[in-house]
Amino acid sequence: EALGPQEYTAIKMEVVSWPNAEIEKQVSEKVGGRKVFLVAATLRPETMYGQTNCFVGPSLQYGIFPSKNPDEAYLCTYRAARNMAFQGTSATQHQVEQLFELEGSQIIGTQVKAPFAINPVVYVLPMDGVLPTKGTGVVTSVPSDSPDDYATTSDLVKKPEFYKIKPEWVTNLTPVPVISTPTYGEMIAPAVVKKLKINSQKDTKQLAEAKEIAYKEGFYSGTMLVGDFKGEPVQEAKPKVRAQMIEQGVAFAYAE
Ligand code: A2H
Repeated sequence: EALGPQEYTAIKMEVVSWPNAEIEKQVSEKVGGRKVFLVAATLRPETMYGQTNCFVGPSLQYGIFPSKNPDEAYLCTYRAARNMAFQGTSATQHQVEQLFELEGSQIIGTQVKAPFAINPVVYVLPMDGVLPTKGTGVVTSVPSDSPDDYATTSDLVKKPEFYKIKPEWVTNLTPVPVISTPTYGEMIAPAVVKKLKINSQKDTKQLAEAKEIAYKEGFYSGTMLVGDFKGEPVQEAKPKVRAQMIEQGVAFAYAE
C-alpha cells in the first residue's frame, strides 16, 4: 500500500444498454435525462486499448450520482462519490446526492463503452475480489496486462452458468496485445499466470505475486504496441495517454 494519496485515472464507461427493461425504467425515472457512466479507477491508463469487459462486485452496493457535468451521472460506490464531492468532480460539494441505489448483481450484463479500447463496447461482469474500500468499486478489465483480470475472465469463460452469466457475454474476452516486454512477450498477464500455475481468481496469494511481476515489468521494460504512442516506452506513454483521455472528456483525475 502506498503511503501518500493514490492518484487514479477514473475512466468513464457510458452505458449503452441495461441488462433488462425493469432496471432501465427504474434508472431513467430516477436519473432523468443524464447519461449514466460506470466509473472505473485504474493505475494503468496506458493499457485501456486492451479493455475486454468491466467488473463489479456482485454483492456490493453501488449508487448513481450527479456529475459536475449537468448531462452526466456516475455509477460507483457511495464512498467514491463522497471522495468526488471533495475533488470537484461531483454536482455537489462536500456532500453526496444519491439518485438511485443498486446492487452489483443488477448491473451485470450491462453494455458500456470502453474509451480508447479496440473493443468499443464491452459487458459488465462479476469479479469476487472487488474491494468496496478501494477506488470506485468498478474495475475495467485488461486481461493482456492484469493477472487478476486474466484469471477472472478465464474463470467466467470456463463456467458461465456457475457465475450466473449468459454465454454470449463472454464470447469477446480474448486478451488484446497492448504492451510488449523483453521477458514475457506481447501479453504479460497470460504468460505470468501460466508460469506461476494460477488456476483461478481464487489463487489470491500467487495472483499478488503475479501482479507485482507484471506491474514492474510492464512499467520499467514495456513498449507500447498500439495507439498514438506506439513504439514508446510505457513510462513515457502513460502520462500522455492519461492526458489525452482527460482532454477528450472520457476520464478524470480521482485520488484517495
Ligand atoms: B488496474 P491498488 Cl492492466 N478492488 O487497472 C480490486 N481491484 C481494484 C479496485 C477494487 N475496488 N479498484 C481498482 N482495482 C484494480 C488496470 C490494471 C490494473 C492493469 C494491471 C494492473 C492493475 C486494468 N484492470 O492493477 O491496490 C485496478 O486494476 C494492479 C496494481 O490501488 C487498478 O488498476 O494499487 C488497481 O487495482 C489499483 O490497485
